[in-house]
Amino acid sequence: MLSLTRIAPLLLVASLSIAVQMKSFAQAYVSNTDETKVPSYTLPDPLSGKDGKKITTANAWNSTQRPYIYHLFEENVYGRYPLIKIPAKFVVREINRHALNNTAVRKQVRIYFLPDTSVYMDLLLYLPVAAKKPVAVFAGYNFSGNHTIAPDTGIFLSNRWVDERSKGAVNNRATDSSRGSSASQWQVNEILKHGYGLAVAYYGDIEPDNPDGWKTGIRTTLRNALQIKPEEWSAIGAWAWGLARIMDYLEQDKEIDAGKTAVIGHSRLGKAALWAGASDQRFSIVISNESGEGGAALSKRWYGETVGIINQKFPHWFVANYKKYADNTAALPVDQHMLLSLMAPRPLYVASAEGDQWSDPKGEFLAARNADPVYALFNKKGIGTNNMPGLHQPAGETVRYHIRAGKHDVTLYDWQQYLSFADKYWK
Ligand code: GTR
Repeated sequence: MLSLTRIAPLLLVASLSIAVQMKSFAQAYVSNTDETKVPSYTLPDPLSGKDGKKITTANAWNSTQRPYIYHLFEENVYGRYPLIKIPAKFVVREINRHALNNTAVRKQVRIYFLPDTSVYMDLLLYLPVAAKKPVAVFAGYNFSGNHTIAPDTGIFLSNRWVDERSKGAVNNRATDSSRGSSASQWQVNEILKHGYGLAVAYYGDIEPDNPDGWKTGIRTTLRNALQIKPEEWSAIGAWAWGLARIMDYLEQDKEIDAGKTAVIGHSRLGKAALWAGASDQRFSIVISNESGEGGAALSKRWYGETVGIINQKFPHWFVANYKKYADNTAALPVDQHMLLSLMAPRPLYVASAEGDQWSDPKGEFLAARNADPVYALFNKKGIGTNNMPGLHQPAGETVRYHIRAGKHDVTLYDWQQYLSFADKYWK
């Protein structure tokens, strides 16, 4: 029999290891929203080369460091980005030059990814009716179908799978009652008034947002055409790829100045917009609206959503490798400031909301701030300060940040900032 003196050290070792396990469990899967409890963490230096040498020029960034960091994100976070070009076909299903009370041209285009198949994405465009020359556009995804972005009965109703929590959804299908349900998140009139267009698609056309979505989405239907296995990439990877296909369309529409295209996304679609902006430099402005964990927020900072939580809840969003870091973000070779760095030298806007602590506003600010050294290589000023701005006080130049009052959403205030940011570069 073991005497007490002999088992005491064993008990001590056992309780210590339970404590260690509990600590890592807490760090990975429990959310923290107490700033005083954020442990210290170390961010990798985006300018530290693969060989440990410091990157000091824009040339070196573009030729070696950028591809190196991009590849780390492919490997560890979003998966491989397919580079094979497939012969997409654009079919204009409708043009109405008197839409929205004669203020807009409405175009509805079906982008077929394979000739004569059911693999397609439906694009909705609104362009200012009075435009005298090709217009700059904002491009992005909506959550529940194109018909939700404006109360316009002319928009074709999506017949795809939609999340049952989408307004007006019955048996995971959209109904007429969901028309215009996300209009406040798009502010079409404001966009048109600035002389810009809007190009949107429903992200579910690319992959339904659920763990089995890949089975009917493009990761399966295009696996041969793109020569990539479903598990080699992720839902966010697929959505990002779809945004680039919108860009393909924009480039050949003569009413559009595709050299002036901003990719924008909210929340999970902000994560997709960031990966799209990193993967395809044709997007000349990148906008992240409360993209949070796996988007603009730092992962190594224990605040709000965590790598563990997001992978558990949304296993399809990221590549399998990412799950390895659920318990150990310190081992992640990247953090999200490096993703933001991949936008350099293009204008980047990162926005947070005070009522959206889940997205970790401060972590989003810090990621934007820590992209500054890469923008500096291009002689561009980024955020330029370590002090997080107060509510409704946008800060920064080529990298700009704001935090507004209110909940997780896209509001008129957010759009006003994005539009004046775009004015600065486009007008
Ligand atoms: C949440 C998720 C976030 C964010 C959000 C959204 O459930 O935890 O990462 O993406 O959904 O997309 O609205």
